[in-house]
Amino acid sequence: MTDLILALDVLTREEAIEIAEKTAPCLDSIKIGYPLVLGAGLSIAGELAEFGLPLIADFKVADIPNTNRLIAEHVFEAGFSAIITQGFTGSDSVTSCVEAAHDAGGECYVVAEMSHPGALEFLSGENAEKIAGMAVKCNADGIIAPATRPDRVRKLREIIGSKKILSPGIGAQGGSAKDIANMIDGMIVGRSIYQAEDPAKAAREYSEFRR
Ligand code: NUP
Repeated sequence: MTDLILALDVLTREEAIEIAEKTAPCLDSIKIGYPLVLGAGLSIAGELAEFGLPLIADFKVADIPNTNRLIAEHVFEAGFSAIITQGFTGSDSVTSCVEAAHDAGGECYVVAEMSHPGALEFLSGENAEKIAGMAVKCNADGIIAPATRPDRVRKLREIIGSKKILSPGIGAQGGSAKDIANMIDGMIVGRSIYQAEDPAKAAREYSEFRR
């Protein structure tokens, strides 16, 4: 299964609800993060949950274990089904997020390698591979890996086996849904859907790459 995940990085409650209404029938889940939560408040999670789709909290949590756990607990209380954490903080911080997620019946995904060009400066290559291996050991549900670099997704897949790969970078960042869809479990698409002239049509077109 390759899901279509909308990265809903709009800035207001009104825009978020409008785009979600238009696109929800073609989506498998919605991912929100700082842009929308800082603009609309955490209660937006409860409102979006009413569309009946799982909600992913992209806060790229990157703190000490205790703080990670406190953040994760808030996230699941607010109605999210999954949380994204950074992996470079190390196994104790990641384990804390994974445990908080699983205690709440949710999932935790670990950023292994990011999709933008600057990601190559510090945390790609061997370090990304180490993070992916650590995510497996920490019992995470999967990793985040870049749709902008299919060769890297292939390499990280060798490390994580059947754990899930959610992949951002499709569309606006140059990644191709067609090239990546059969290698991953979730296509994360933001601007190419929510900034499209017809978001419903754009979501429908991306949903055709679901496997
Ligand atoms: O490596 C990453 N790249 C990335 O773009 C990890 C992420 N979580 N993201 C997020 O995916 C980013 O913050 C945004 O919410 C979404 C991609 O959006 P877009 O480039 O499709 O608009």
